Amino acid sequence: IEEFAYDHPDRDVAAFKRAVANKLIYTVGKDPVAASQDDWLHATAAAVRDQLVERWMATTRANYKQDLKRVYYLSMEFLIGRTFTNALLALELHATVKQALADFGVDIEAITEREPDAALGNGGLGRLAACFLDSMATLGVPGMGYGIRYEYGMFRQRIVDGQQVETPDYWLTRGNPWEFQRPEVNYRVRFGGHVQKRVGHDEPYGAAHWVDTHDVLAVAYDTIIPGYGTQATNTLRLWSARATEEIDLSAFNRGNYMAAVESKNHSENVSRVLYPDDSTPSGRELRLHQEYFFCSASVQDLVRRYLRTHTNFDKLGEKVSIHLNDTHPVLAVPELMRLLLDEHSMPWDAAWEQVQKVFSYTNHTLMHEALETWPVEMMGRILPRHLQIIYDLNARFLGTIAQKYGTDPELMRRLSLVDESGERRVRMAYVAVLASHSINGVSGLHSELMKQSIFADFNKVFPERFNNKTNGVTPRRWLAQANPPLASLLDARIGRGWRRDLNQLQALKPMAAQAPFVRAFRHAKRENKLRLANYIEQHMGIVVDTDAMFDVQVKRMHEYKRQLLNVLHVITRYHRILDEPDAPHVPRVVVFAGKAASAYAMAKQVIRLINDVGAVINNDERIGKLLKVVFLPNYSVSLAECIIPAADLSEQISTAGTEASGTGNMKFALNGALTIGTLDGANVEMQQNVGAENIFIFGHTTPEVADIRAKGYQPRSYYEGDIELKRVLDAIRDGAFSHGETSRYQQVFDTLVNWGDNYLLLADYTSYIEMQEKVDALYRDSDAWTRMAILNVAGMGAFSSDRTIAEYSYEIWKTKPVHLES
Ligand code: DL6
Repeated sequence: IEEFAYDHPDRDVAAFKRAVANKLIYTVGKDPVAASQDDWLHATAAAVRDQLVERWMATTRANYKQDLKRVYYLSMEFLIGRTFTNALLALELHATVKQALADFGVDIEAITEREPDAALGNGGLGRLAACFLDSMATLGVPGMGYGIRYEYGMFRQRIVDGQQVETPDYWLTRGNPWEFQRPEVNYRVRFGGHVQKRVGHDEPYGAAHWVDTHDVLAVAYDTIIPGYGTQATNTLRLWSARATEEIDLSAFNRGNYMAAVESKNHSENVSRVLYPDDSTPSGRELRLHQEYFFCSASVQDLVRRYLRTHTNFDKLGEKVSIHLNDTHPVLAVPELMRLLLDEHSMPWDAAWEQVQKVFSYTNHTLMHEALETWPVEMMGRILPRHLQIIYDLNARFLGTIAQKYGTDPELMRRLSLVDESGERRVRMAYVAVLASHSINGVSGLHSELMKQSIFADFNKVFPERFNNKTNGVTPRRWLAQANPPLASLLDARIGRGWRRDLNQLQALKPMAAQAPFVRAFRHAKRENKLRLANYIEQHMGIVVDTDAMFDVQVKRMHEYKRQLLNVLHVITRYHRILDEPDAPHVPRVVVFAGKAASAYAMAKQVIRLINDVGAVINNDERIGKLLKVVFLPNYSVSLAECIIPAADLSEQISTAGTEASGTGNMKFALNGALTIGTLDGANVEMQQNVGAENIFIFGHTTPEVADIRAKGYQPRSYYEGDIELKRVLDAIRDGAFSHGETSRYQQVFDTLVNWGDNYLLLADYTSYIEMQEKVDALYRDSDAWTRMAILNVAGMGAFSSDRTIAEYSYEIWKTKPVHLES
């Protein structure tokens, strides 16, 4: 069955052909006989975009007319991936476009592959923001995303001699047909300078002048975000940095060409690269510039929009929600205060009252190193007025605390927005908590831990602010678009409604007992496995058996996610096959993909180890088809769309208590993979929804992990106490996978055995291996396996980002959906 066979009946292939031909000739400027695939992609994208523009304008008009509260989702990252197929899906135009292009002799698949990913994010947090945009539009939430239009997105990862090499991702080389530049929408963003008290304003928290600044212009670029099954569309507005002055002509005329452009380049560097390397002081400074740059532009923009229909700020909190996606946009808080105080002369109390109604904040991690703080010295130099506002906020806040709880210096120290324990630093998460009427975590477990750990004191002061909103993923991209074989099967058996109401998947439950459905489901999985097997062969030259279990772990490389534990299992398997070549081993293809932060040495070592282990195992003739290890370079949204539907087994094996939620876990189960995982993040809720008998849970729980640590964890005792584990670790240490450089993995060994094994791999090893044996046993019974996979899909209704956004909308933002005439 052809997935996109369904198009609205009023679609007209001939009309679309004319539209594409016009775009090709008059917009792209190419003769059809000479057009390249990129030209066709641009022409087709432009024709498709035209159809979105009408909806877009209608939505904007309706938002104004209905005077709806708007949500501004501020995020440093939007990991969008490709837009073309997604737009066709939203418009139900795929079959029409495919036919129109085929009539020109153009293959839609081929041009789809030419579109670069918009990789404006690192991982889960950025992809969640992209899923949320899709759901906000689909639910008609009057919302807008604000972020940065990085010229270079997430780096491209190449694997050279088994090691990660980063190269720039210049995704805009061929232009971006989806964006509209808005040169007239630009704001001055100021840095540096100093603060003067305004004459006549002597009160301690009053308005001030911020003077002698170095300024950068933020210019808007808008991308249309279509809703699915609705006319509603939203906007993602990304800011690009421009110098306020063009080149220094006098320097140029003196022949000093470098100096002439230096200041311009310096200003425009602000939006050049996603997440500059923060292992250097200058990288960190650039990041602070980036954060303030997009916060200031966004807040100026939304205030201007509000003032189009209001004469004062009394209704700001009623008409505007600003959502902080993690702490990166927290500078929006002092920026809004600054605008209200300094530019609109509001009294402090009135301004702060509105600010608290406006802001809400999501925390995405409990990891100490990911909780942002900025040195007071740096902030004072770059954003002196904002530091002053934060100090004022802090003084007032600690004053109220003293009134309520008495002067307890220890409590004050813990609650202070400024950490005074070493170099003084501003705690951005605390600023977010103080300013926000709602603070949420991203899974039930994480939200509880957040209240008990990083925000324990704040939870006592503001218990009503804390809540949970378990993450979700958009079923449009992650099922309809990524998995045409399964989507078609679902359409045929339960109808098409699951795209907008994922709970309809429950209707699959009884079908798990129907042999023809089980066969059809397995057939769909097989098609996806074939597609991935072809990809692996073409890109890696490795031939894999599609009957083997595809065992997949794809995500950012990080010690807490424990790709290394997976490697320990792979080597255990390798040894077992060598020891008992005639035993009935279940064949597996173990697939890894993921990027390591460029300065994260241990994560890079793990990538290298995976590649080295793969090189040994894949070339060992004694192993044959029984085990293959594949590391797919350059993990991205589009690669995920190819990998995830093909997985049989999904590895979600982080140490309990470390993964805030995970969203890959949801995508895999939704596509019919079984999960092997710990009771961490959203795995806990997945277990509740698919049934404990349909998921492979292993390992220590969060309280057990805490207990082991409290008692003084001794990884060496696990190493010495388990012969099989010892053999695996010794093989790593002694160079079995080091291609002659014996000490290559000494540090990996030491990290686990001698240096504390921070993430308890060794403590969880035995239960992981035992659970993998159960996985093998089930895979031998392919009907039982498939039935369980069907029950997983059936139980995933709750993990749609539509559910998550509906909760944000009703419980946090209190927005009403836009009403559009159809
Ligand atoms: O909430 C989205 C996503 C979660 O699913 C992941 O569990 C979590 O690690 C990620 N958090 C971040 C923040 N920084 N760090 N680390 O990316 O958010």
